[in-house]
Amino acid sequence: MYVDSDVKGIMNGTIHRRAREDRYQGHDYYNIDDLLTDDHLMARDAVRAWVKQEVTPIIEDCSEQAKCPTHLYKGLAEIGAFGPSLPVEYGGGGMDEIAYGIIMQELERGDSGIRSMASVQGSLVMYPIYKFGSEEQRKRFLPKLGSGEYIGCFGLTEPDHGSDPSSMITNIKEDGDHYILNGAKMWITNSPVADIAVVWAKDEEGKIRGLIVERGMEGFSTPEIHGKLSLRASITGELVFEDVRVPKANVFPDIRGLRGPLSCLSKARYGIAWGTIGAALDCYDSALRYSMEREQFGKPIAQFQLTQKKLAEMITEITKAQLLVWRLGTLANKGKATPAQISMAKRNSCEIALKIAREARQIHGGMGITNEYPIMRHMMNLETVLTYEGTHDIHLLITGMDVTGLNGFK
Ligand code: TGC
Ligand code: FAD
Repeated sequence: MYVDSDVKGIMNGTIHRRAREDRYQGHDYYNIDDLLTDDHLMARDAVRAWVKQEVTPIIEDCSEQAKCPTHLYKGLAEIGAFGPSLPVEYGGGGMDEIAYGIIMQELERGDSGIRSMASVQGSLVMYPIYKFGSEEQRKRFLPKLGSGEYIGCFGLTEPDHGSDPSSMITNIKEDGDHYILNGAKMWITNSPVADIAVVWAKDEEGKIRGLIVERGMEGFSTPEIHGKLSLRASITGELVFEDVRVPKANVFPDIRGLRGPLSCLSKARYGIAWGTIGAALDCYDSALRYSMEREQFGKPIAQFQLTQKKLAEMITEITKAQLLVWRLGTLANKGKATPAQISMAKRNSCEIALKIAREARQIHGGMGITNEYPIMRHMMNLETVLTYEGTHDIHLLITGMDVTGLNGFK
């Protein structure tokens, strides 16, 4: 695992740990907890406690300094954040899809970048190896990914092909018992620190194939992308392939076409649909508390009708989104959640979370723009979440196509 010196600094305490007290409490206006099992509630409480202990004390500094806390990988593995709904024998948590969603929600309550670490590792790296990999690939990579010993990344997007991955130009050509890989991937979460990359490339017939590229393979490099003003606690980079010789044993044997990467995206988008509600809950929680404590004109600002309108609308949207993802989770548990239903939930949760972050910022007045409160960090993060895993408009078009039967993309 790659750990840079500043992250070591956070680990050994030489980088300042912000003393912000984390007074977060969950909010459950419609008693949705009644719909959850004891296992769900235990998972939620464990992840919430972990976030308070491990994430809150360092996240503002990580975000400010654009440092990814890679030391958290081991802890994320211990709390079961990598592939919660994958089988235990393949490095997962053996839980259901609702537990997976709840875990993502608690992580994103801490920071979208921390949830991203778990989404990529579990849904975009472990899931495709589990679903499409050979038994040998599963045995070789999944235990190390599940335990956080290996960090993985997922390469679909290219510099010139984002929303339209079917036009990708990254390609593989057969050469004996190897494939020769050429091309480049862009905007890849974790690439600079990853041990392995699940990469999607076209074969000589133009069919999209999936393969596992390992750090150290000649011609493979992972330059970091700098200057991000969003998701700053997450590290992002490129994947560059210059005649990389990838053994055939590293190629997924049977999957062909865009269905491969898109089914991984369905898994991850489902997690985001739950996760972003966590960011919304943190903003609401902070705004509610601040409005009760902050006085102007001799009263708590929570007493003014305009503040109450903001708070009432926030909890209404959170509650609607909570019910939507819970229902989506019950469908997913039966294997009946459609990609279009997942798109609707991802889009809705991102939209309400971003709106809530903006309203919460207003309630905090000037303090809302500082890093004493988590609001601006969530707001900036959510701009990325609105775009990755399919942009806001792409998900709208997926719903549009589903209800009309007409393709609005092309
Ligand atoms: P289209 O012809 O519609 O579909 C091709 C094949 O794929 C199937 N399919 C799906 N399968 C599973 N899950 C889904 N969500 C699926 N969507 C489609 C489809 O049935 C078909 O199968 P088959 O067997 O008939 O071939 O493909 P299209 O080229 O028209 O594209 C459709 C479109 C635009 C919706 C799709 O390309 C898309 O979703 N674009 C957005 C790209 C995207 O989301 N990129 C994300 C990159 S990864 C990322 O952002 C990670 S962020 C990580 C972090 O959390 O930090
Ligand atoms: P474009 O596709 O160029 O879109 C630009 C604009 O055009 C958008 O508003 C879009 O909605 C609109 N648009 C495009 N097509 C249409 C259409 N048909 N109709 C209407 N509007 C349209 N990718 C990975 O593969 N792996 C990762 O780990 C990963 N991590 C990421 C991390 C971060 C921080 C970010 C920012 C991105 C990440 N991505 C990753 C890439 C992400 O998935 C893409 O940014 C996203 O899919 C959009 O692609 P694009 O940026 O090329 O935008």
